Amino acid sequence: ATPDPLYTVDSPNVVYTDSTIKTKYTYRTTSVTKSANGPYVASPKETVYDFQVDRAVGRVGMMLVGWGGNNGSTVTAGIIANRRGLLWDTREGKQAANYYGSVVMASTMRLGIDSATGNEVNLPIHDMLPMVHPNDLVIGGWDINSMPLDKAMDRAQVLEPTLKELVRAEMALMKPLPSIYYPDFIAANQEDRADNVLDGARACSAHVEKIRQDIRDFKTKHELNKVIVLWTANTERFADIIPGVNDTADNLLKTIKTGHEEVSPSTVFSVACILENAPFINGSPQNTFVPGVIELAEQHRAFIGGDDFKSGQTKMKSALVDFLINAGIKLTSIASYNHLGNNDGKNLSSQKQFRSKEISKSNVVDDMVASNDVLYKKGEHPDHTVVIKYMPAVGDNKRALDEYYAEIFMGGHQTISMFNVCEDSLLASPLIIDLVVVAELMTRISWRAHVDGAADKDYKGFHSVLSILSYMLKAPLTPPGTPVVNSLAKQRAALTNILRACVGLSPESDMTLEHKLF
Ligand code: NAI
Ligand code: DG6
Repeated sequence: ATPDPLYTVDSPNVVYTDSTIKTKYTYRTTSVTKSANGPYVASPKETVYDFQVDRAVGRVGMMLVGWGGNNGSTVTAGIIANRRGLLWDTREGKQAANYYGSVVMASTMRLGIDSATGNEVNLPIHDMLPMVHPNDLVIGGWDINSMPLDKAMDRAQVLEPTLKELVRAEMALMKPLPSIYYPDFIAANQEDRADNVLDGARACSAHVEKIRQDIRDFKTKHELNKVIVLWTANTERFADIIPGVNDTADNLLKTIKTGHEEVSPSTVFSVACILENAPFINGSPQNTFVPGVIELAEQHRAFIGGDDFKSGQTKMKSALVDFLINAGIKLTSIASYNHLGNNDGKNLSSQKQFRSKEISKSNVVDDMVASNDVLYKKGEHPDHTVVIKYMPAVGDNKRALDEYYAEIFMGGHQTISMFNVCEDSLLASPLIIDLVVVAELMTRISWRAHVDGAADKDYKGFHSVLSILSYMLKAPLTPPGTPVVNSLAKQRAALTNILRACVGLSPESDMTLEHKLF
């Protein structure tokens, strides 16, 4: 049953029915033109949209590719612990399950101003619209390694032994489905894990069908309304984009039939999900979404999102660089070092897989630099280096060291050094939850535009590429031809303001004029 909302909107533009929330919303932007030698001309622009949110969430499945990995086993144990309201002993005392690190579950957004006190009223993001509760997710997935989830969480060395004992029996029943293994795509040092693989060296077509069947079976077995699939398996090498091979949907589908060597396992998963209309999210950096996949998703109006969880170092980077450049400080270099000792680190010690991660970690400042032509000439860019080293001893406790070097007033310099230590999987797991919860929500939101005062006949969904997920991702995929936004603050504002739009509330401007005017 859908729980009663924590608030309702009182507006002639918002209509609640048992099954939907319908909203008429005016989207206001500023259109800018420039004549040959004249100044810019900024013109306010308004577009009227109707939004419709289906209120019934239904039963939702989350299928993880790489379920037996550090992230997969950690997020599974975490959800079980929350679902059962577990409490366990640690050397610091009792610890209760929580969803810290999940922007949806553990952060709040402003609903408005209390009319009696003038104070802000804030609500958990999860309560802004009907969303699946992570405790209700039915979890399953695939792994090329056969280890059941209880042993996988031991191997991960992330969770406290006392917590593990409380979830062990349930985790022992969870066994990953066999998966697709094309050895060329992940590091050679992963070979000894591959004991749970689908037959057929490059039987891509059969593999697409098998994954589709797995999704259908999972849905039937657990009586689910929908399944969201998320790749949290090893980082793959980039696939070459080859005209005639993976550049269009048709070519990709033909290529899958021939088992071409540039079709990666993650691309096979994405195609299977698109054909099954299951949203597919890529939590790793490789170019799973070759142009043919994006076109296929658009053709099927299926949802995809990626790439690469933005957990620690990059999240700090997309906040700090935004701050520096918006403060008028000229960032001139970033040196980012990481060392970690988990299996992700082991896989990334191989050059081609490291290269995928280097690319996704490096592009995160581009738009912020490009937005400020006072500090940067056209084409000018801060130096930026990314180093990752495998250091088995530190396990999942990744170390990230960053030095930001900047030019300040009158030729002065500012150096900011950061040393970030944390369990990588405990940062990534809540992101998996956020990605799944928001992706599921997007399957229930539709819109139509008003043209010349009349609404279009039909409602349709958002674009297949879910750029609304950018806050959780290092290298956000956006609809073809649209800009990438890396600023963490802007990414969060996009998310929260779209939620507000769906209930007919204007974006938060933070002007607080009511407190500033006489
Ligand atoms: P992990 O190495 O512990 O887990 C990956 C799992 O994927 C392994 O169990 C492996 O057997 C499995 N696997 C490999 N290829 C597969 C395939 N084709 N099909 C099914 N399973 C397959 O890695 P971890 O730490 O869980 O990270 C997972 C991914 O998330 C990595 O690509 C990592 O780079 C990425 N990531 C992790 C972040 C973090 O903070 N932990 C942040 C950003 C990205
Ligand atoms: C070392 O950088 C390993 C990686 O998998 C990262 O831990 C992961 O991509 C998280 O990176 P970040 O920059 O979001 O902390």
